[in-house]
Amino acid sequence: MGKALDGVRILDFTHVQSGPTCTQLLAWFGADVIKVERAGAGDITREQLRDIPDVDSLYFTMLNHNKRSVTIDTKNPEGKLVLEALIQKCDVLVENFAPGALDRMGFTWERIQELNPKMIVASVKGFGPGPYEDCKVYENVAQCAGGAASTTGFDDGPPVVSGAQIGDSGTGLHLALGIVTALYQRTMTGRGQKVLAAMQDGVLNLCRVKLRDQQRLERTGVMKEYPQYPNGTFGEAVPRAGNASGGGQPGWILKCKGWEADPNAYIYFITQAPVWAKICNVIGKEEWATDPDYATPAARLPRLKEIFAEVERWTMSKTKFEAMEILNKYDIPCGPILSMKEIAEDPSLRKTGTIVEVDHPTRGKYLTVGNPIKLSDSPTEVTRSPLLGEHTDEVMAELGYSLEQISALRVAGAI
Ligand code: CAO
Repeated sequence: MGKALDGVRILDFTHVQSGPTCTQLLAWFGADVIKVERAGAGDITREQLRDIPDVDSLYFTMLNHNKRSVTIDTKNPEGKLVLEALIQKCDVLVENFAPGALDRMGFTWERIQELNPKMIVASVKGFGPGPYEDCKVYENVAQCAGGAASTTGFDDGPPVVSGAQIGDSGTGLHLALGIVTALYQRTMTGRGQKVLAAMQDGVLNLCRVKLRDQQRLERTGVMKEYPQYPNGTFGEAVPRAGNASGGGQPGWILKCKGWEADPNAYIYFITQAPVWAKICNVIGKEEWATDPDYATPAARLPRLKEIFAEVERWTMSKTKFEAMEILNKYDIPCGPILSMKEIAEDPSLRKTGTIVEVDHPTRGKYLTVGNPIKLSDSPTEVTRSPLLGEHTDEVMAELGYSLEQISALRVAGAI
């Protein structure tokens, strides 16, 4: 079966996490992704957080599946010529260097356009134009500058960053959408264009509901679904909301049986309005279904702490999986707090290809997260990440270089 992006060639000039997650997705959709790395060293993540000496780290292997790797010294004059040949052959150049690095290498937008007017140049940067545009940025900086950290955590504690890599992988996802959109527009205009996904913007996009709440707060001074209501105080900015649900369906994380020993024996429980009567039955508080102090969503808002304490008395008598089974029978929205160990062992995630076991020539078998986006006509087969420079000769030959030329360029240190 063909793949959605068959025939699309990507010059993958990305490193670390944000850019590689983008090009990995494109590779899973069928694009030929050629990762250009520095000879001898490669993407810095190859050696970061290593668990096996001298073997590509899981950090690298899990972000660079289905790609080819070529090593080119793009600061070497002859290496620059190889990169030019690649630019002429590819449809998209994706990069996430520090601001200005591509220009300093001599590959400005104008120069790339001269070489290939159809080229789409896609970049991740920390910030868009403005006071911070020259700053280098990593995941947690983006979470802080994009509004996530100030709105995550508990009111009596400091800002907290999330384990979800919304700055890096989240921005990679935004960039991938920008790239396929630009490819689509190119089919009509015949022109390439620049695509920019700034990490601050990507995080803020994911924190959209918090900017909504900022304006609600400014207008009304209070947000009734936040745990600060009714006894706490609201300041000028959206406060940290603990584990409260974002929308009008109040929820909280509650202890389950075994919580004393298991840090993940918890369940997320939502007091969804349409199933309120069923919730009351399940937890043995049938009278709350008709009591005017509890019967309506508005009446419940000032009593959420008390309500969740009562629900927790029930959840603590069940394991999170027993609670799930009972609550799901009644269509009560809830979710177990799954540990990474439980997720890694989950048979249904293996079956759908969301968790995949991959074999690697130097590391052996390891688990990875497969393509979370499933296309019915473009199935994903996850293949291992490339060794450093594994495909240099193959790609050079495709660019038209002879064996002698390849050897000479190697001797010159260009590849
Ligand atoms: N041959 C020769 N030189 C190469 C090369 C190659 N194949 N590939 C890269 N280089 C050079 C670049 O030209 C650049 O050199 P100059 O600084 O002289 O211009 C240098 O290597 C790469 O630099 P960098 O500044 O991007 O790398 P860094 O490790 O110092 O910074 C990072 C890393 C991520 C902070 C920075 O790249 C950045 O801010 N990127 C944009 C935001 C981003 O994607 N952040 C997410 C990172 S994941 O958490």
